[in-house]
Amino acid sequence: MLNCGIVGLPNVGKSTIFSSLTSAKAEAANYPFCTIEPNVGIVSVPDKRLGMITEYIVPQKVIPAVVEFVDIAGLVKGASKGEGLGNKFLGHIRQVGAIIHVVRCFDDDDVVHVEGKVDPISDIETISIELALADLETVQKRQENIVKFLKSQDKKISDNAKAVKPILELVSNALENGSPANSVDLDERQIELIADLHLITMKSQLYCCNVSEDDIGDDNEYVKKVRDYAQKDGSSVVVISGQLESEIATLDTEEEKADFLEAAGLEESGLDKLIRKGYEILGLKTYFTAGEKEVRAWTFPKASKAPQAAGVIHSDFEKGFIRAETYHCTDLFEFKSEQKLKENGKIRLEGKDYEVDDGDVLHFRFNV
Ligand SMILES: Nc1nc2c(ncn2[C@@H]2O[C@H](COP(=O)(O)OP(=O)(O)O)[C@@H](O)[C@H]2O)c(=O)[nH]1
Ligand SMILES: [Mg+2]
Repeated sequence: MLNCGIVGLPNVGKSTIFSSLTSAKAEAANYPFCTIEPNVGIVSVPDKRLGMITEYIVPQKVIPAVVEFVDIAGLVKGASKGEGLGNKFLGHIRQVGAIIHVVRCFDDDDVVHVEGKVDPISDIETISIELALADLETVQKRQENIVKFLKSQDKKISDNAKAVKPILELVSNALENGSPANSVDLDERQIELIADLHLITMKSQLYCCNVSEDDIGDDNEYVKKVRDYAQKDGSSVVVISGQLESEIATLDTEEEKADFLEAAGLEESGLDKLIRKGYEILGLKTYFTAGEKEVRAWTFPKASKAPQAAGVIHSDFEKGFIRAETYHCTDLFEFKSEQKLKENGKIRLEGKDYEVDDGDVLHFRFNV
């Protein structure tokens, strides 16, 4: 399963946010949730469309899409040189699909800041430099190995090495300057050629500003700085209050949570925003299956063709794919029943080349 790794300096609120994320969802009976390891949690993706579909197709069960979060502790200055438990944690970050970078944007004299003062940009740069240095080491190791591969008798190996060599040079130049690997202008084929390096700075990233309860409505000075910074490096920003979210997480029912949010003047919890953004930067999209038994959201990688998307449900669906009966959920919201959709010619028959759209409702036809 694709996942988001939560990184940041110590004491910025990573674990607070992580445990609110996971406990909040454990309460809701319909949401599948499980904990594999203490620092790994599977969280359901909030999606209003799922509830709207069930107004017109009433199922016995509703199953949302899920996404996994990993609380990665222990990044400090010098992590790439093995400070703290640096190398071990960098290993964990290599395994995740995308990175949520928690940045401390709250003042609190009771919570020690590792650098002595709250300075989100300096914090971001500390972490970014460690990640770039870790990647640089990975790239340099490959550059050393490639000297051998270039001389290989096996033409496949030597050809591959020849193609990879200039890409490594471009990437290592960027990393040496402290720039992330994804700042290098590479085409898809080039990215594919170095994908096995699992470079951390190649992954999508979003900044999660952890602010105090009082600052949740209007950006404080720290958040403004992070937004400026993120604009330059093309990352998204989510503002959240770890403290507030952990209070919400202790409430038992969805109603209590809704009341709490309303009283705080919020439309949705910061966590819901964070989950949706995390899902988005992983490059994931959602389609639905809808019937009397269940209405369910399925996660697929963007730009998937119909058989590949069907394979998310079962590999037989992909192998034996014949076609998909398809409509978009917004058509259902307009016409209010599948019968009406049919009468109005809104149900399409799509074949193997159909690129599935976010929000499609699909019925697959297949044989095995
Ligand atoms: N004032 C304030 N304290 C917070 C907030 N979020 C977390 N903390 C506190 O900061 C300390 C470190 O939080 P923790 O989640 O363990 O940080 P981590 O080291 O990044 O995992 C704890 O004492 C939290 O209660 C917040 O939004 N505001
Ligand atoms: Mg922690």
